[in-house]
Amino acid sequence: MRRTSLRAIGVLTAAFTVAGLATALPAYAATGPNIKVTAKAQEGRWLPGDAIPIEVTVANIGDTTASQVRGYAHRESGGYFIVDETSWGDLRSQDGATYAPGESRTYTTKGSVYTLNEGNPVLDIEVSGPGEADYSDNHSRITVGLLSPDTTDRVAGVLYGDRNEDGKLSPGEGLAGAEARVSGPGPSGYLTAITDAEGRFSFDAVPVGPSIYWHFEKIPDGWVTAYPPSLRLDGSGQNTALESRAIRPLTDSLSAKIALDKTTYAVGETATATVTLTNVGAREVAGIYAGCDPGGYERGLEVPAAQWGAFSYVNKAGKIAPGQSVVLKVAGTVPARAGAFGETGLDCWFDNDNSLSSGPYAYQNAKVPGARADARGQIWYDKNGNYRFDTGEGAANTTVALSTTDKKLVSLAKTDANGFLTFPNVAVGTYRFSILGPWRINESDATVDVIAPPYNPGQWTKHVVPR
Ligand SMILES: [Ca+2]
Ligand SMILES: [Ca+2]
Ligand SMILES: [Ca+2]
Repeated sequence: MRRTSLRAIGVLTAAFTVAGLATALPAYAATGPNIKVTAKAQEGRWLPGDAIPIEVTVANIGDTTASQVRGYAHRESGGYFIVDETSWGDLRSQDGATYAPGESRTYTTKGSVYTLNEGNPVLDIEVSGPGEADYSDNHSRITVGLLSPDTTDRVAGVLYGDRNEDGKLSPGEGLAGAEARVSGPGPSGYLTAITDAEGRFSFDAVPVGPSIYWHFEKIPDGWVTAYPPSLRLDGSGQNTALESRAIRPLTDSLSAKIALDKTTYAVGETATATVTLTNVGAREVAGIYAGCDPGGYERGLEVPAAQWGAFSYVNKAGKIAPGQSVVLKVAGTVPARAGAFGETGLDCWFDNDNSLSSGPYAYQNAKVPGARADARGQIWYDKNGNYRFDTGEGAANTTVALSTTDKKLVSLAKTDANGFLTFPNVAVGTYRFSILGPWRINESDATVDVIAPPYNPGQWTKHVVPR
């Protein structure tokens, strides 16, 4: 082999002398460890977050053992590239790697980028240890080829209403007129397409990304869908036959009603609620459970889960035959918080795990009278338009009327020099207020909740503008 190549070189460069050839081979003459590295980034349709493999082949072409051999990746240009430290194997171990003369191993290191917008990362892969005979072959420059940020992909599919409940698209089930949305560029942050008569929708050019959200809005006739898993769009056209299933809402077949045994309660009293669930559909509904106080206000009756029996959120086993009603009597205590707000009640969703949260909601409120509190607040005008209260912006010496929501006057108060006012000792509840001075308040902001301590959030503030 050696002889053949020497002869070939001799033929190509006739001017070479024998002495010249001898000095052209210093690497073979040197002794010691000599690591040589070659690296290559795997080609692919890489997107931000992808674990992009880089194959790094390390060989000791020297004549003694190479030890404490370590690997590094230096970025020369392009996007920031984060190498997964653990994927370097023994090249990142505490003592480094050891290579016997002639030994060669290949590593698959992995890394990723945050964005496509900063160009292809160009990396210098360096593998070396101490005492190298020749450093010239310890580097390998590679380019990680990412998708161009301008790449787009086609997204298409069908939205269907699973009328026959077989879990798949059946003839005639396409839902027309729904709005498909795919996250994308522009001020709204999404692209839209309307489903055609067969329920089909398509987007010709959605910018690529590792996790593109899509869902439907404005679905006709109350059909409900889940939010589907996000799409990986890499320009390869993998998402042109999407199928999105819609179901009838549980409210089609289940109705709910709550009644309380009284209209007024005291804190600590036990109230009894009568909950009537009726299956108005043609099939059994099963797996039903009550999820109460979905708003998390904690003013409603405290009903222990056991009171709901099969219909508790623990059991999720409520069953109602078609045409039948189930009447549940549940007892709960009126919490202290209800007293501070002046109201309690019971409000619940009735749902099962297959309904995509489309079950009925029912509520009944009751009063918890008795508590009174000072209603203190401030009225101000943002004179300098900086969206903040500044000294001198209080609406001073202004008379304000507090009335019940059915417009019966409860109290009058006058603001001080800084716009502060107090309606003393008002029964807790929701009130309206009106300003008798030269100020006007937005109608939607003209209510105030009077809440007793310790649940009182402090004083309220109301922003006004000149009449
Ligand atoms: Ca070397
Ligand atoms: Ca079907
Ligand atoms: Ca201001």
